[in-house]
Amino acid sequence: MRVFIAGIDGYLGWSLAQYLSARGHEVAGADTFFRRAWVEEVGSVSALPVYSIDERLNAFAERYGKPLNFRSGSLMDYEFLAGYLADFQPESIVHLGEMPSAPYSMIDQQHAAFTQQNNVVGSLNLLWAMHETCPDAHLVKLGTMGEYGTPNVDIPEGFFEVEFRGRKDYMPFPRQANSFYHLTKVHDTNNTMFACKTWGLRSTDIMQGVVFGTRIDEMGDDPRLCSRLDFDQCFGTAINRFACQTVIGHPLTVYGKGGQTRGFLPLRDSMQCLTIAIEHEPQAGEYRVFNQFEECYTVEELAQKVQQAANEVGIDADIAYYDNPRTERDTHYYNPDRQHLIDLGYVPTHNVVAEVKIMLQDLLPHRERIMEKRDILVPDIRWNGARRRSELITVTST
Ligand code: USQ
Repeated sequence: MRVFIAGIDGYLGWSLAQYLSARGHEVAGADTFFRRAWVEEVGSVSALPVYSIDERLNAFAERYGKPLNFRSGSLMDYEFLAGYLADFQPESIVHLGEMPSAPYSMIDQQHAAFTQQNNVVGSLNLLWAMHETCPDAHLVKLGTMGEYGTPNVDIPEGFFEVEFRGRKDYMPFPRQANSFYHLTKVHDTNNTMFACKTWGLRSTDIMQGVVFGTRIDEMGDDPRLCSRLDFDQCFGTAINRFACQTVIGHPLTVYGKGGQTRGFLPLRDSMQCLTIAIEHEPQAGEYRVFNQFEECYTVEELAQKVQQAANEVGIDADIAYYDNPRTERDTHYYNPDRQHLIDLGYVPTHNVVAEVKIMLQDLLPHRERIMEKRDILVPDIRWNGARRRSELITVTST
């Protein structure tokens, strides 16, 4: 199948290009290298070195036996986007080309406005470009579990049956996102649903949980094919940060009481799920939602699992509780469904500790890179727009 990846140089995109190519799909993709610039802007680096795009493309051609069809450009440049899709004529489009960080979107007015414009207008451009150049293609759109927020009831996959004043309907489940970034995904959801209904496009909206992991097997040992792995307060997600903190002996930074519950999944499961969605396309005009995560944990449970993995490879890890820089509930009900992908064959890897042990082995050779940036590990971006470093409340040792 011909698959186009928007955001092919990123954490998920670079991995997916390889996962799909290894399965015989023909992959093309675009990127404007924003992720590299954002991480630099927040004063950090990827823990695993990221090679230049030319070095990546050379390694890709050597490993997979054919060059990757790549063009440098942005979804905000409509002529570029529509021209590329018209040339490549994808059967599937995976949209990973958005600014993915909640804290980055909360820095100040400019970062909030940039995030909303880049994500919402970029996605709108993609819908228009599909409508005008490849209306039969299937859009696999990366949403987020964070669209739903943390309601005090179970979370279905996108839609639920409602009875109100004696009448019933099947309606979108309420979205209660908790950052200007997460809200962009809600706006995308509405635009995508509307485009399917109005133009007959087909789309799978992926409500993905928090992803972690340093590798997929397809990458082998060539460092040029390796994934990036961020650990700063904006682009490092919880487990990735905890793993990097572990290898330099920094206590694991749990925000608040650590009772925040989220769905998590390893990078390799994210690849498996996205591929299942690509290979099982919906009908023309159909808009469907998959909740995509392996298992739900509290942040504190995750820190304990990372601590256990660390102990098993001979490293001590303390857990530190900091005052929460985010405005979010840290004790709440959380019970989302995730049946659609299971029904299509998703087999969860289901072992956080084993995956974290692989991460620690991958990260240990690069501990100096992380050590150089240890001053940025404690967060200071607050949800009220102020900058104040979180205070340490308490520490628990191994
Ligand atoms: N957290 C800590 N300590 C840390 C980092 C995070 O306690 O050092 C807590 C946060 O307060 C939050 C939870 O861990 O309650 C998850 O935070 P995160 O930074 O790992 O993830 P989040 O901001 O929710 O965003 C990430 C990705 C985003 C994706 C989302 C899926 O950056 O692109 O949409 O995960 S979800 O969380 O399901 O909405």
